[in-house]
Amino acid sequence: MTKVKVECVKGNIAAQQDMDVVVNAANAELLPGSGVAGAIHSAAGPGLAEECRALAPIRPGQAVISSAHNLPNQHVIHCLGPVYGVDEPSDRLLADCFRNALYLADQNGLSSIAFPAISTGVFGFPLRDAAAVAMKAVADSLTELNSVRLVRFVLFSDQDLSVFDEARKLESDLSGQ
Ligand code: AR6
Repeated sequence: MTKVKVECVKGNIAAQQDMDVVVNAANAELLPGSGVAGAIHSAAGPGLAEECRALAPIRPGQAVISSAHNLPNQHVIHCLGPVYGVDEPSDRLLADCFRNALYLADQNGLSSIAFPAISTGVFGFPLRDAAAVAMKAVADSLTELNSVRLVRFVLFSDQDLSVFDEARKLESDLSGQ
């Protein structure tokens, strides 16, 4: 199996200087919004929304890739997470986001990818459940990855960080790291 490091840090997804690609918790139209989408679009500049027009709309679970414009990365991967209680089955659609983003990064020859806690803000997915889904999706994808070597989860608070790190430790393929 390829050696992939999975880590959780506290921080801002729009300020991950050392990562090849950052993931946006997008809306279907790939427009600037609040939370992660707001931070990513304001750091990237208006060129990002312009480029995204041709890629929208996207479905829950889907991932699409764009350039990163003024962000300190090579690319942005935009994922539409499920709205909790509306887009069903929400666990599968959330897992699809992580799997599809990882494959897209890998297909593009990228070696490091940073994820936010997709769907856990405006879209209302309970944090603990989302963390378990995210870690299982990453663990299930490890054997398929050829170029991705570092997967980072960027959480906005100490509390969110500890929930995600606990979920990482509970996933046996990720716990020894
Ligand atoms: N860096 C890292 N994490 C962040 C940041 C940041 N800069 N800002 C917020 N978070 P959300 P969603 C955390 O709402 O639930 C948007 O308006 C936040 O605390 O950004 O997928 C879009 O346009 C939460 O835990 O994404 C969509 O319409 C997590 O990131 C919709 O919201 C995700 O919060 C997407 O909702």
